[in-house]
Amino acid sequence: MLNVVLFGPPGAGKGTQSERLIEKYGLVHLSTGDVFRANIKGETELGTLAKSYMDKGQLVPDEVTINMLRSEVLKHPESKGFIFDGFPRTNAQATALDNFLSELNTTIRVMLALEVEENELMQRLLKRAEVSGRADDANPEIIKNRIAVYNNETAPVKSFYQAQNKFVSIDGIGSIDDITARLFSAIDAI
Ligand code: B4P
Repeated sequence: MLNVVLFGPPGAGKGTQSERLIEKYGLVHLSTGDVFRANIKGETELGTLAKSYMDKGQLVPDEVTINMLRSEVLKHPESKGFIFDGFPRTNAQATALDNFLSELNTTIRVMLALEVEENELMQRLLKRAEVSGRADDANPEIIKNRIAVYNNETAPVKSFYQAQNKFVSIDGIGSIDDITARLFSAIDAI
């Protein structure tokens, strides 16, 4: 199985690039953000809980996120592999991911980390707010909080994969096509 973690700060292009990767490599796309948003739309209990954190730019608690992601993974035992978009975002999530992939006798092959500086992230998210209707994109203070949460809680997850020699840094600035080409070369090199 080809299991890839697509990593990066909010607005780095994880969702955008995931669409290209799943098409080329035939992977199952698991985006925790998308699953939360679908639950918010469906007005489920999980959606109500997730919304209370997401609207403030905070992470949804690990226990909830891990259980949800685990059940999504176990729905696809025959898959050629997964692209994890927006997960793991904490070291506890990374450890849990290794554990439940081992239930499927598989493991993460690579973490591809999109590197984008903060001004560019802010501009991209404010631009997306014009069309997305997402409360967490519309307010610069909430975006700043999301970036701070990324720096404090999520960026340390890089070390988890560096220690396993699975970390690859990707320049996330440039055209969407150029960044896709960088990601394809990184995957084809493993
Ligand atoms: P996510 O849904 O994961 O989303 P994201 O970080 O906002 O963005 P992404 O990087 O996917 O950006 P995109 O490609 O769309 O998270 C939302 C919230 O959900 C979190 O804040 C948290 O509350 C919660 N959550 C999710 N996962 C969680 C977890 N594991 N644990 C706890 N909580 C969790 O790109 C953004 C914009 O940039 C788009 O408009 C795109 O068109 C544009 N863009 C992309 N590439 C570009 C390029 N090269 N140049 C110019 N613009 C570009």
